[in-house]
Amino acid sequence: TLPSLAVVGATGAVGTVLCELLSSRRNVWGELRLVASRRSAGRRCVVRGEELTVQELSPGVFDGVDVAMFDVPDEVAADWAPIAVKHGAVAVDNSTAFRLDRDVPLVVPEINPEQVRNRPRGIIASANCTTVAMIVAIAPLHYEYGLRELVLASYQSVSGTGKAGVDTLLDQLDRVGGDRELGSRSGNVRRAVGDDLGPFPAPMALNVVPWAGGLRDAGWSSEELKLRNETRKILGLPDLKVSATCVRVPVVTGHSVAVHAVFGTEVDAERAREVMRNAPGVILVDDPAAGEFPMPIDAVGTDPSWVGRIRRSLDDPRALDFFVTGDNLRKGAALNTAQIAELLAEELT
Ligand code: 2RA
Repeated sequence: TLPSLAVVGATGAVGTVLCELLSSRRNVWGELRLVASRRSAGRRCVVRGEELTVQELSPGVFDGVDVAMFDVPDEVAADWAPIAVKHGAVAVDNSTAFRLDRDVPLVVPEINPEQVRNRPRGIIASANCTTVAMIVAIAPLHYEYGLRELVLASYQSVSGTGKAGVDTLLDQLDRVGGDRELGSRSGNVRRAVGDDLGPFPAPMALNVVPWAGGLRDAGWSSEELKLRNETRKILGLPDLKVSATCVRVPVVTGHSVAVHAVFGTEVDAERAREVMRNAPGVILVDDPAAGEFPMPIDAVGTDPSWVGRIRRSLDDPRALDFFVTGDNLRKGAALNTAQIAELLAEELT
């Protein structure tokens, strides 16, 4: 019989995409259980053509479950993934709770699928959406040239903060729509948007906000530290130099990263394009003369990281600059956890 799967957080922004993926990917699962908080329990969702009732999160929902995927806030995952394990499931967690735990592998299947078997706690972590978009492109370049340093600037969409972020941006766009004066005076957009900023520290409409996540030591944001620490762990480069500036932009879905990557040997832009053409999970979109760039409006709803604007640095023959965009809810979250779970399904079948 095929292994059974529980999806915890099935009604959230990522969970919704996960349910779509389960309906469209090769079916490797037997029984499927959708699980959510009390607020969403009782809702009905169609997955694989089957109508399922969402069950409330409780220890009993894990009885007889082989794999439990978690797309829930950090504190919920921290409490409940170990409970799922106690009930006999392997937990695949998309939160930050376990990513840096030494006894929890941090997996991006295009890069380190073998790590799935190395899970002393019975938990496997899926990487942060911004890290995933960037790392599927940087890993093959690292194998080619030997990565030494990354300088990153992200352009992150509002759906990274969940459905509340999307509603906030769309409501704000309604408020500012049509006013041609708004952008030209300090304070105008703030006044038009009003006090309800949703999950953001500043208006998102007609703006960019150089902030994502929580405040950490010395002025760094949690999102910037995730990019650094997760990249180091996934690539197995504990001393890699990484400096990131994470920025929220008025895009609904699709996180982008401008990458300056310094390598141990001289690079060649045409060779780097060739490496990207052959890289799993990457699509090369790099023809500025034809107006073809990687952009979130095109990448949304697709699986790969879109890579383009590949250039060799003018001042350092060992450095490449490029731009990458990926669907943060899909490969950045739901798809990566689904791929990890599918590796487990293969092992358990
Ligand atoms: C964001 N990285 O985009 C987050 C979501 N996990 O805010």
